[in-house]
Amino acid sequence: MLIRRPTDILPSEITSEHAYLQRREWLKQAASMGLIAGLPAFAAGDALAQGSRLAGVKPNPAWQLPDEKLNKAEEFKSYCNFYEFGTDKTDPPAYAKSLKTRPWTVAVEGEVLKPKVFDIDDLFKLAPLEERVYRFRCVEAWSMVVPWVGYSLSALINQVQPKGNAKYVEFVTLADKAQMPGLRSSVIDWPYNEALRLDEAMHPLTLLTLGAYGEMLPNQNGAPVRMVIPWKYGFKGAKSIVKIRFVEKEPRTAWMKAGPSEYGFFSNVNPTVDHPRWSQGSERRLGEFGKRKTLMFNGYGEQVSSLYSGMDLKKFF
Ligand SMILES: Nc1nc2c(c(=O)[nH]1)N[C@H]1C(S)=C(S)[C@@H](COP(=O)(O)O)O[C@H]1N2
Ligand SMILES: [Mo]
Repeated sequence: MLIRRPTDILPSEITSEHAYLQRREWLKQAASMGLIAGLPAFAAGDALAQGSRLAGVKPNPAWQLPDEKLNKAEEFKSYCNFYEFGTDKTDPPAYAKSLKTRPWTVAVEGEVLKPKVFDIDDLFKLAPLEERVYRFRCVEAWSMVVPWVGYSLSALINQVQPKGNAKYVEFVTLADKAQMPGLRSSVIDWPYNEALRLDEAMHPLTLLTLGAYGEMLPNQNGAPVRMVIPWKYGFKGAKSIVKIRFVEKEPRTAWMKAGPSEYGFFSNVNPTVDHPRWSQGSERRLGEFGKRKTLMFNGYGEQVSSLYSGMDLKKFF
């Protein structure tokens, strides 16, 4: 096939804006020479637009952080946690290149009226793609500011229609030994899983994430689809998701199993609840030297604190 569909293009093939423009030129020429005749006009258009950048991404004005400086894409791509590829920050950038992100499906199942296996290409079209700049806080006390691309998970949840007894939503990452060298270690009880209460999953801030910095997600950052929940520690955002399961009981998550006294189910960013081995009162922004104070709910208290009214957040950490 001469022209691949937009999402057939691997993030590893994504190069620079310059290469993207060259490709655009080439496609224009090919089109004028009749090389891609027979394709519907929009197909060629889509391919043009998505050579390296995601097409049709609109900044969501509600979720921008004009007072914060974006981290560099290079910082985002080179300092990663993705234990399936190793436990060092530089392991995922080095080893995730081998991850095959097409074809890819996400099975949405459990306590829903309309279970469905979504093809990744359909997930790109399920709702308009938005760019949202969120603060991102890792439990290890570093942070960054990232322009993510995706849409509220609620758009997907509304399609599958949870039943009355669906109280939690669980996210499961791919666990493929052939592609993921980190699976040889038993730091995590694979597959990596995470979960949210249904109301947290339905909150508009909860982002089904397909890209960042205007491009499809780099493999090391969880391609082709991951979660981002900006008021929680970064580990709640499972990467490279293959299953989303609606369940009645609170799931035991990978990190709760790995360190029950260190990682609770909620994992809300909370400067008043220290990790047993370090303070959560401050954080280092990647690219900065000093420390900044960590904000309650990572600065999203106004939006999310009502989800936890009446709860003792020291107990439910
Ligand atoms: N499957 C999977 N998802 C994961 C992790 C992981 O090891 N495996 N690490 C988590 C942690 S601890 C963080 S801080 C973020 C890091 O995301 P980033 O590398 O894109 O910044 O991914 C989270 N999601
Ligand atoms: Mo993390």
